[in-house]
Amino acid sequence: MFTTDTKTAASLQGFEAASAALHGEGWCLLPGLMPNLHVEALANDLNPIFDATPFCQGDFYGNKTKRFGSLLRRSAHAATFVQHPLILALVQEALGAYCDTIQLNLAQAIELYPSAPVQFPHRDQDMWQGAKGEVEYLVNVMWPLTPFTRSNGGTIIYPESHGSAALVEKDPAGSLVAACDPGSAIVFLGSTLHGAGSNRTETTRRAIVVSYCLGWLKPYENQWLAYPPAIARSFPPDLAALVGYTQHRPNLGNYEGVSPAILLQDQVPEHIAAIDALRPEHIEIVAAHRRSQKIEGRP
Ligand SMILES: O=C(O)CCC(=O)C(=O)O
Ligand SMILES: [Fe+2]
Repeated sequence: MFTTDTKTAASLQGFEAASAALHGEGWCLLPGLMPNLHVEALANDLNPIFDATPFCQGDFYGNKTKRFGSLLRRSAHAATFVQHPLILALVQEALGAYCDTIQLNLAQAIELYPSAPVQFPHRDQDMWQGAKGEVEYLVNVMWPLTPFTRSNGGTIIYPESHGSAALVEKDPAGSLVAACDPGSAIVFLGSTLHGAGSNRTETTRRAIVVSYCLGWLKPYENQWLAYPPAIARSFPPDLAALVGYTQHRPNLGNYEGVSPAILLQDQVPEHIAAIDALRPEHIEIVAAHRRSQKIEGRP
């Protein structure tokens, strides 16, 4: 755990300590990462949406909770959270070894009402069926919009439950409440056991969760539907890429054989030449095959 300067540039100085905690304990708390100005602006935009949103159904989401996604089109301030440089640097470091590009997995607002019970402790990586224990699939960031306390349902984290510890059947004994104030970021790996606490107060607990995953996975929230071209056209290119307007080599997520970013242009050609977007090892294998065909005199 450590404290960062609220200035973005300075906050990158906290990278080493944050990274050490994230990989050593499976999570880290970054107090005061986001200036109050931004937290309040986001909270103001989301207030009427919380009011208008019906309660969730089902025991995982919880009947005493409200949730809504698509935060990048709900508030112009959401991008400041989604693209926080220190967070993106931590995500890149955690996931970069397993993919070409990271992508936004989910940007969702969560409200816990009084008497919301404790959430089922879970690992968010279990939404995907691949092998676990070595590859990290996602990084989660909870940004509280109200204080998080033990009594109002602050997120419960099981330190050191990540990585290969996720393969152990029995849940770890030790847990803690990530108590903190708005402006803080609670960052944890997809392999880290966690869940919302129970709200035993008279007021609601609000937060947004922003998660990032490997660029070749199916994201939890359908990003292309949350941000169709008409919406994503107004995003800066790096944000558009984060929500899926890019290809993951080889050729994944293409539109007519090119990057779907073509759909964000003013004019989209009706007929488009498909262009390989391969990783270096694919280029080499394909070129070697072509050379061998030539040697054998095949067309
Ligand atoms: O609300 C929280 O504190 C955690 C929520 C969560 O982990 C989830 O919904 O996957
Ligand atoms: Fe979760």
